[in-house]
Amino acid sequence: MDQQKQQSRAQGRQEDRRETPGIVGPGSNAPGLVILTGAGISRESGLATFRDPDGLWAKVRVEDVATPQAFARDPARVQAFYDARRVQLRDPAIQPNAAHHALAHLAREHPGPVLVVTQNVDDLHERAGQSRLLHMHGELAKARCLNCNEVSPFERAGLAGASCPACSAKALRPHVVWFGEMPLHMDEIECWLTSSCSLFVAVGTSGQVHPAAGFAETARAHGARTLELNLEPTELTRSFDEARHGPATELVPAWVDEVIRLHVALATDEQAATPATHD
Ligand code: BJW
Repeated sequence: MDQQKQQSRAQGRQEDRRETPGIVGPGSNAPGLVILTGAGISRESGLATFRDPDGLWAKVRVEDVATPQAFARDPARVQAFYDARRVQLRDPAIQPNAAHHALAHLAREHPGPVLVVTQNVDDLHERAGQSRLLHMHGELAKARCLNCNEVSPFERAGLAGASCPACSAKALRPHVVWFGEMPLHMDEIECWLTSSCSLFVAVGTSGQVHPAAGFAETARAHGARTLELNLEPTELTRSFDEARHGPATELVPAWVDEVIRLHVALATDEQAATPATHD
């Protein structure tokens, strides 16, 4: 499709849209929601963010633990960093919070498709029952074999000493995406952002890491409305159509209720407007 056609299609979709972000009438064409989550959504579950004053990067240097070069230079240090976080994730105190649950509820109740793309390596969305979820920065509770590439579950400390279940090599690394590595599921994410997204919502992310930081702009260029839900304004706030600030456990359930209530009201209006048929 040439650029002009693409622009007028996006413009047409924008004109059809109502003022409330993401709310399109029932029966409309694929009113897809794409929700990008970041570390802020898991903070109230007890997991630290990265760039807040009490975040992980205030305690360790990125260059020492989250790059392929760091792993090549000092694998034991990198493995220890991820072993500790993996163990923390299995602490019974770490549970999905109201924001994770609300997004899972939204996915069940929304009449159109919903995709959650998370930058988080924790599994709190899954544990809340999220059905359609992509982990673009990998998963803490999995390991990847440097010998055969197999990805396998790994839920405890001691990854360095463990063997790959597929090839038996002692060559397992954390299944996470470090700086300089290609994030996962990019084709699928790109496809949603450019063709199935009427509303893009970013929850609890500082918008400082690419390519995720560019998703709102991509979705917007293809006709989506954009909404930021974050504790405080970010560098990207001004580029969203709307921004709401406060803790995720308050903002997300309130927004989800709003979306669901509006869909119910629209469905009721539509039913009332449809002439009754008699046999
Ligand atoms: C709350 C809250 C509450 C708190 N309620 N909110 C120069 C320019 C542009 C790009 C680059 C550049 N130089 C290098 C790059 C590329 C680089 C990059 O972006 N660097 C920047 C830092 C400049 N990116 C990469 O290398 C990526 N790969 C790549 O680009 O490949 C090429 C490519 C390009 C295009 C297409 C395809 C491929 C890989 C990035 C890998 C990131 N990895 C990490 C570690 C993962 C493993 C682990 O967990 O250890 O991922 S880094 C870390 O940052 C982690 C996160 O997922 C990611 C994002 O952080 P997030 O989630 O936003 O957390 P915070 O802490 O930053 O923000 C939390 C927010 O929550 C804050 O705003 C709070 O206010 C808020 N909050 N409490 C609501 N209760």
